Order: sequence, then C-alpha cells, then structure tokens
Amino acid sequence: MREAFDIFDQNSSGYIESFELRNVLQAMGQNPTQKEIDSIIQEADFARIMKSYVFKNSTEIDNELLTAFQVFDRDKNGFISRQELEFVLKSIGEQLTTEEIDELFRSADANEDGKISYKEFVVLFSQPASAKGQKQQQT
Ligand SMILES: [Ca+2]
Ligand SMILES: [Ca+2]
Repeated sequence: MREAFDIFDQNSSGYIESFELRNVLQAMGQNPTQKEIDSIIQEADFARIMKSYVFKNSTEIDNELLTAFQVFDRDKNGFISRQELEFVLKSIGEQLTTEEIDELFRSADANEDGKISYKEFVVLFSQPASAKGQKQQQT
C-alpha cells in the first residue's frame, strides 16, 4: 500500500495533491479535467482511487488467490493449518516429504503462530520464483 501511495505522492508530502493525481492519471492514459481531479480529490478516498485505476489487475489476482486459499482452508476457519496444507498438496499429487511440507509451512507462516493466514498465503504466492526453490539439486 505504501508503495502505491508513493506513486501518487510524487513530492513525498504525505498527501496526494491534485497535480500529482493528474500526472498519474495521465501516465495511465486517462485525460481528466481539473474539475474531475478536484472532485476525485474531494470525494474519493485513496483506497477507492487505487482500486479503480491502479489495482484493477491485482484485484483479479486476489480473487484467484482467495479461491485457492479457500481450497486449502478446508474447515473454513480462515487459516490454513499444517494438516490442511499437507492434505491439499497430497491430493493434487505433490510428492512432498514431511520435511518439505514442514519447510513450506514454515516459510509461509511468517508470524510463526502455527497457521497460515490469507495475508501470509498471498505473500507466499507473490514471492518471485527465485526466492523459493533455490535448493540445489544434487544428483
Ligand atoms: Ca483451516
Ligand atoms: Ca501465521
């Protein structure tokens, strides 16, 4: 969120000013009038601006991740337990050892409370592939 805010807040004033909003909208191919800018500034909160202009695509990604999360969260308590992770991985045919599942679970469970929240799940799947799977294949 902070990063996205900085895209708008080009002079780092901590506020999004109308010329900054205009610059960003123009960079995205929008051509708003000053009146439109003013009314956006006045009426729209920042979250709504971001949602409609910046994160259109990431919202779609979020929906996919949420669907995936719900597949893992079999008892629908809002968290993925170690058992749920293992069950789903095995049911989709992943041949993982107990150690590998432990490792995956630990890397996902950022706050180490023994369960994977949706936030942690998103982080796990948003990581660049290079951050995971760097294990050397020894033959
Ligand atoms: Ca669960
Ligand atoms: Ca956790």
